[in-house]
Amino acid sequence: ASSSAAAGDADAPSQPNHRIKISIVGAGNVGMAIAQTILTQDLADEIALVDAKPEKLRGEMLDLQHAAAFLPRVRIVSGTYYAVTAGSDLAIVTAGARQLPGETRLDLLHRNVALFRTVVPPLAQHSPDALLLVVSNPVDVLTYVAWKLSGFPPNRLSGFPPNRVIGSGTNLDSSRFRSLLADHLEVNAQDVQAYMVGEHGDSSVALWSSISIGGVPMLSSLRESDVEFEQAVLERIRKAVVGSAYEVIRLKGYTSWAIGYSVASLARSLLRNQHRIHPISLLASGFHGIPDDREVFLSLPAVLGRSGVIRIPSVQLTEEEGKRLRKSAQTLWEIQQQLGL
Ligand code: 6V0
Repeated sequence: ASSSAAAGDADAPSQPNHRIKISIVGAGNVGMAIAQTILTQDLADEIALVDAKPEKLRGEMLDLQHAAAFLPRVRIVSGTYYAVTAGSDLAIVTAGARQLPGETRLDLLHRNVALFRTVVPPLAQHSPDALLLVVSNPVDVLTYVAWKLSGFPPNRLSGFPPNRVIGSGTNLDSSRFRSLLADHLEVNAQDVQAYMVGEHGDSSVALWSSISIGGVPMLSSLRESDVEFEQAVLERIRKAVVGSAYEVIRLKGYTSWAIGYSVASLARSLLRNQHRIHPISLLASGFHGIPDDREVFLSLPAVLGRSGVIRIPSVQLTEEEGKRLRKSAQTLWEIQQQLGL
């Protein structure tokens, strides 16, 4: 059952003169790249920044405010407390602990869950109608964590409706995938429809079977052309997508610009009610054979608008692709059982 609609088809009413407010928690490399992309693309009337380090936060806020003469008129506020985020339309979480030498990924995850316990409930409380967009890694598990913690006060049973909680997921991986395919086929990336789905990172799944170039399914058109077509070439492209973040981190220490543009594109589709399709991390239970009672967030292509995930269109997966997706779902679910949520 891969074509049923997600909850919340109705678009949120847009009030005349409504001022769009976006909050960003975590004024680090990624949070500030998102803030500056959102600013230059004129997507918000107000941006609120939150970070645990007050001096760095104030420095970043002032630096952005000093650019006012060159930018659309946007109110920029900041604070270490969540009252500054009140009334947000979109709340983006990029706060994250860094991996310590010798620390396992699971230990890091436990630290990030502890961090999210201090971030998500007050964020949700001050903006109960917001869309929540998680960027911090591991993004799929942390999107689940954010959803679970979005009930407030902390002991309230239900959190935000799942259509309002998403992770940036494979939106970025997919754009890299499209551009590498475009290079290989010598066409413009805008004419390449291609998705990476599943877990963000090493185990993401490339949907070879549904790639199309200018509306023509890729695999069949490649067989008829003289472009090099071998499994090894396709695998090399997938590996290049997965390895691209590692390469940037090795060279400059972190990634920021591409994730900034990727998140800004999500913000635009959501807040401007664009109904564009993006592969993002969403509650994937019931799709592609993932059991209904396994609450896991994974990336699937979804129609995004003012109310969040509006619809999850049906995509055809091969047997192998479906198997890999279910394996990721199982792994994520097992990890989540150890989080005590
Ligand atoms: P960074 O530069 O260390 O920034 C993190 C920021 O979070 C710092 O300014 C901290 O002070 C702040 N912070 C820490 N704890 C808190 C807290 N309790 N409340 C408020 N702020 C806090 O990291 P960077 O910006 O490089 O990365 C942020 C996160 O994004 C990490 O988890 C990355 O792994 C993740 N990324 C996710 C990507 C994706 O595709 N999903 C891509 C790139 C990075």
